[in-house]
Amino acid sequence: MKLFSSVHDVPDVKALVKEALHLKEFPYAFKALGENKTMALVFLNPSLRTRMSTQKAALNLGMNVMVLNMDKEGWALELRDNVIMNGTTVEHIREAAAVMGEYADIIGVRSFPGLKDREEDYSEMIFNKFVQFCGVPVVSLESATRHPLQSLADLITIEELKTITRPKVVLTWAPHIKPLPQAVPNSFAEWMCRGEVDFTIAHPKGYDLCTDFTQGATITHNQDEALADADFIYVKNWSAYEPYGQILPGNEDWMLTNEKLKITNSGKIMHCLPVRRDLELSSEILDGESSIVVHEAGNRVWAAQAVIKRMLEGF
Ligand code: SN0
Repeated sequence: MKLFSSVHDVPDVKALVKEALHLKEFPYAFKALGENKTMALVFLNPSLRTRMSTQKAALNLGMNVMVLNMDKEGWALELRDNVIMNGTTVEHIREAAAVMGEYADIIGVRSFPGLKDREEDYSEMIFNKFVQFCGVPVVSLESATRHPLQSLADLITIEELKTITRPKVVLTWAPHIKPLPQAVPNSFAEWMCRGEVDFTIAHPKGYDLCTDFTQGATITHNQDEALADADFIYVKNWSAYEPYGQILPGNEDWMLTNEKLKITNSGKIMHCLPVRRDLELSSEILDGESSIVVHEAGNRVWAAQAVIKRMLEGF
């Protein structure tokens, strides 16, 4: 594997999930694979889980790891071609990415969308430029439109904890005060559509995701209908795709409470984190029996380790 940016880079999703669960059982079985190999993790935006879990995954495989918080510690990057750099940007992505490729055998990149220009965000301009100019395999650590390591960890978690062969999985929109990217829900949707699950998306009117990611999903504006008999409930806010990056007024009643969960099949609650308590998700749920958010975050290590292992095997 030379690129991990979406589910489409994985020919055998089921095998990758199985491999991740095997690595969870035997974390150090492939310690020799990454010997004398270096992973660089480059962040253009904040991170807790992605940074720590991917670093741990690479260390488990025997790699050296370098982390660069580009947004805080790096030079301001110029992304556009054919501009005279007489403003605030100091270094062009063409040199920056190419130099990183000199130092690292695998690069992970995080870059959020601007949420202003939909065409630019959905063209994955920043992520694709890193891929183009660094010359080594690249793992997405969340890009403008997808968060594949999160979605792989989510599928691993569902596979691990499910009690029936084909569970009902629901992605439900949650309120927020800030416009958030569609990356996590887009990605979750396209991975669930490739998994062995019945998949429903519930959101208020006006929050339709781009249909490229939701083929095969049942979509409803009725949260109760979606929650009925659900085995896994994935809670996430996202801003509108059209009008792009906007928050629409109302919909505060979409926050999940224990009362709403009564109609589920003892549904387990998932969230990619960070989560804003009592705005996106109630404390009573986060502190209760049904929440598996911390377990889910723990599985980020095995998702990253399975992907990095596949890349190392390609050298
Ligand atoms: C990001 C998102 O894509 O929704 C990262 C999730 C892994 N979340 C946020 O930016 C939350 C910001 C906030 O202020 O709550």
